[in-house]
Amino acid sequence: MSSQQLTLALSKGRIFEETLPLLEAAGIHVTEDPEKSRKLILATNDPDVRVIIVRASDVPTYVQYGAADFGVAGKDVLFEHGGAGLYQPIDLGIAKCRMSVAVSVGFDYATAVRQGARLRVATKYTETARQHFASKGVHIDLIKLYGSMELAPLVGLSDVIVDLVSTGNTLRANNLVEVEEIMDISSRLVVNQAALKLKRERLQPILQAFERASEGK
Ligand code: PRT
Ligand code: MG
Repeated sequence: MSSQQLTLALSKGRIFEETLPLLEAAGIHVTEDPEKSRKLILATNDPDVRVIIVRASDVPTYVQYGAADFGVAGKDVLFEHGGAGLYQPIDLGIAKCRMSVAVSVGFDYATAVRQGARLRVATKYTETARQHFASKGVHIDLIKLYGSMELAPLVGLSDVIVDLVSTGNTLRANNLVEVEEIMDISSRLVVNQAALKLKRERLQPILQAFERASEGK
């Protein structure tokens, strides 16, 4: 294994799929399909480049500690992680969606906020929710969930949820409405700060190819 070996951290699903064309632009072809194989380390046509498959929310952690030299993660995930030890050179413009506040149809969010009501907020994105409601001067009780946030208001666990919205189909199917957009989300390339210096020669052409391929997205 050469000292210029590169490890790229990706999550399965939309991030893997939308990163593939960027890798192709850099001349890198992943030779195995993570949806078919159970392998967590995937080879590429370049013997010095490998891809590791991790949970979306774990990508920044692998890159921060140098277990991966670089990775692709959503702004939602990076905001919750905080970005320590990461260099974030490129917004790739992939896996786009938005972070929003949603409530049950019939819940009068505007009035609750205006009257200074204390809101129960269920979310996986506790840091994002904390900062958003603090900036509005709204007091909240945070309820941490790990998935299926849409259920929380329907069964009385919370008044509102903070979640990602893309088409809005999931909200509609569950009788929820978006009442506030918190931020636009897309995925960024993240690079380990030490790797950026030590493996610059190997990384630079890949970063440039990613940048070119994601221009205008
Ligand atoms: O699934 P897992 O628990 O392993 O992790 P994850 O959900 O974080 O991973 P994944 O692969 O689903 O998402 C990876 C990244 O894709 C996220 O971190 C976002 O930056 C980005 N992304 C883009 C999305 C969406 N669009 C999206 N629509 N992530 C999740 N969703 C979900 C959303 O949470 C909601 O449940 O899709 C549902 C809403 O979609 P619509 O189209 O019905 O509005
Ligand atoms: Mg998911």
